Amino acid sequence: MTKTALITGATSGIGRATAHEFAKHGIHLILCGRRQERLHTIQQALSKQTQVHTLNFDVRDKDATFNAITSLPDDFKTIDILINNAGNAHGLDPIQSGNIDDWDAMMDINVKGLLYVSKAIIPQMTERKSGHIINIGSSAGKEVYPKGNVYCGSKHAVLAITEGMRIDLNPFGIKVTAINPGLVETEFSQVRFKGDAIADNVYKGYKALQAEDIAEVIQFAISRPAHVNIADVLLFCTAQANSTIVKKNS
Ligand code: NDP
Ligand code: 8X3
Repeated sequence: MTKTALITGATSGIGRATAHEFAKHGIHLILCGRRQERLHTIQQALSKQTQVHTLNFDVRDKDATFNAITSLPDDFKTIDILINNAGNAHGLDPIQSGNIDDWDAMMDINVKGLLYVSKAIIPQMTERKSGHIINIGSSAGKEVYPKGNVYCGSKHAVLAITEGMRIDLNPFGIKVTAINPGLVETEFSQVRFKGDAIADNVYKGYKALQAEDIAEVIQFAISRPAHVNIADVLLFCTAQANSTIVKKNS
């Protein structure tokens, strides 16, 4: 039976690549993000392969999140797969000089936004006793690196929430997966450094993971047989050993 997936943060990077990957497999798509024009462009491209609906909302806005998901047309109301991907780092500063607005953004988007979207969708999954939730964490959810403080905190929270979801949703047969990438070449660093040229150097001198690499792992996770749940994946590019060690060309 054809499945329907809702992907947050589908306008860029990992979310957009996942939309393309799922479309190849005929999965019906609900694509979410704030940039309406991009949603429209991606919808137009992928509609040749599968059915696509778009939802334009900010995951920080609780009411907008619930209204958007409640507004889904009948054909898209049943969500089999939830990809909680929307998120970013904002800033890279020592804790003593961190920007409070950046802290708010990371906790509100990466943690609370993930919770709002999940809260709006989990009841239909528990009702049907089926579903798969994939939370995009990070290697920053498994270790803390210098100046990573609040971003790492937000991703540690994502990992803890993922594990909590897996425990609480176990009686309902709902799969819960954490995918935790290291450095992925997306718009992530443009956002983190607010357009500063420093962002251009983050992926220089080595081959970082590409968004498509993560999308393929997500596709693998969602296509396992009913009795198999990929609980937790940590993936790095070959040049990366951990959050602070990256082998670059000299
Ligand atoms: P991008 O910046 O390329 O994509 C981020 C996506 O999140 C965009 O589609 C953006 O859409 C969406 N988003 C951001 N803020 C909001 C918001 N307030 N409301 C709704 N949507 C929002 O980054 P990535 O693809 O790299 O990041 C995706 C996820 O992967 C994030 O959770 C990130 O933390 C995680 N990750 C990234 C890594 C990397 O190195 N790139 C490594 C490990 C994890 P729009 O602006 O249109 O709303
Ligand atoms: C993104 C990877 O190392 O920039 O989560 O935190 S990192």
